[in-house]
Amino acid sequence: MALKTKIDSLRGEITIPGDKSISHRSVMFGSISYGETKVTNFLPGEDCLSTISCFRKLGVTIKEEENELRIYGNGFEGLNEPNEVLDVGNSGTTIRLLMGILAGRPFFSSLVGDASIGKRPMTRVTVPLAEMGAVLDGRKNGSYTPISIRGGKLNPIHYKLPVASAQVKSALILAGLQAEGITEIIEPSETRDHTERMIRKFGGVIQKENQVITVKGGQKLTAATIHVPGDISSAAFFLVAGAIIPGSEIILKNVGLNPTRTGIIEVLKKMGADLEIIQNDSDSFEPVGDLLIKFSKLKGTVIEGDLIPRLIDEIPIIALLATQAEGKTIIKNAEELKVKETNRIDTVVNELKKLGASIEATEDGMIIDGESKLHGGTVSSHGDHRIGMMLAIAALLSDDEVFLENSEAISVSYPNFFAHLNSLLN
Ligand code: SPQ
Repeated sequence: MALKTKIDSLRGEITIPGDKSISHRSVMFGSISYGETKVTNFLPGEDCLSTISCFRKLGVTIKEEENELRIYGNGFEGLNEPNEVLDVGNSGTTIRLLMGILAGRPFFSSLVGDASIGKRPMTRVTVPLAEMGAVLDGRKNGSYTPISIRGGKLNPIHYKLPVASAQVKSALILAGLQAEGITEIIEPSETRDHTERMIRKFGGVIQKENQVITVKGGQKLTAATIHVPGDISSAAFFLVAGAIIPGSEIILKNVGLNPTRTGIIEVLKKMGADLEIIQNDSDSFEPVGDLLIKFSKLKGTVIEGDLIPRLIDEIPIIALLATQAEGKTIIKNAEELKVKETNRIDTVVNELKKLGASIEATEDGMIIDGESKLHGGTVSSHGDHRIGMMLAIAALLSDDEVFLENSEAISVSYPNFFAHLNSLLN
């Protein structure tokens, strides 16, 4: 598609759609708890629809109404052996968390996904789940989809995560809930804690001290009413757009401000962005607030260490931000980017270079020299939603035409992205 270019400024207000990570988990926890769970502001993105479809195949009744999702759960025991393969589409969260649930179920299931899922590593989940007692296999010695699982009785595990990953942590928590005894998981760095918050919201108990998480098996979870906050990873595209497009002023309403996800806010502030939290509700089960971003002069920075898991999905748009800041920005310790929907180090660097950015890939991140004047060209999302949206924001800075291939990938996490973008144009 031809992208919008040559714009003057972005001004106005948008309400950010539901958080993808929390939407997935609301369906999963609604399905494994007892009773009727109601979910409002559920994200109807392709990934979350894949989660709904998988749980329906496992026998869960899920009703999609106009503004509400209703899930009729019957505990882990209410899940039945599926007659068909479970297709997770493009969603890493669906497949990895689902494996944790299925590991404890006494039946056979098989999981497939699209071409991108077929390249993403699964041993990080299959190995510890096999250690707990599940029988798993897959292509290339159990590394890749299709994955087959024969679940059953699970032993608890004491496991030090080799990578900082909320998906691996969550899969092991979900398996731990079905094991006989106490499962202990140690994180190398803190990652998003939506699974832990969900357990508490559904009446369960989970402990977290420093980076050690303990959960007891055999807990009975009860249905809950969930209001999904807006996705800060979606808001990030407009936060950056507001910060780099002269004359912009945007209010972003209903943004999830869970501290395990707010690395982008810290980076924007450190780079000199004019960003304000104008309304904040930190009492709800997931903190939420409204943000005001205005254009300002920015400077380069270093992004590394424990900050990386708190902004991992925002790195593509942070790379664009850095192209407009004065000086150098260095992103390191971000090798996990290589195993996302695409190798996000390579796709970000290659696509931004096509538009004239000064950016180089490193082993574990990238180095960006700032204040580049971006120009037109033909770019591709490579089927990665976050790359597609980053390029659509980059195009706004170009005076020449920018054509985006594979733009449909954006519907994975932000189906009304272009409608929101157009509403801010003057
Ligand atoms: O679900 P999926 O495909 O893995 O989506 C991504 C994304 O950009 O939307 C990553 F590619 O988000 C992950 C995130 O990177 C969602 C997630 C979660 O909901 O638990 C955790 C992160 O992945 P990981 O591997 O670091 O645990």
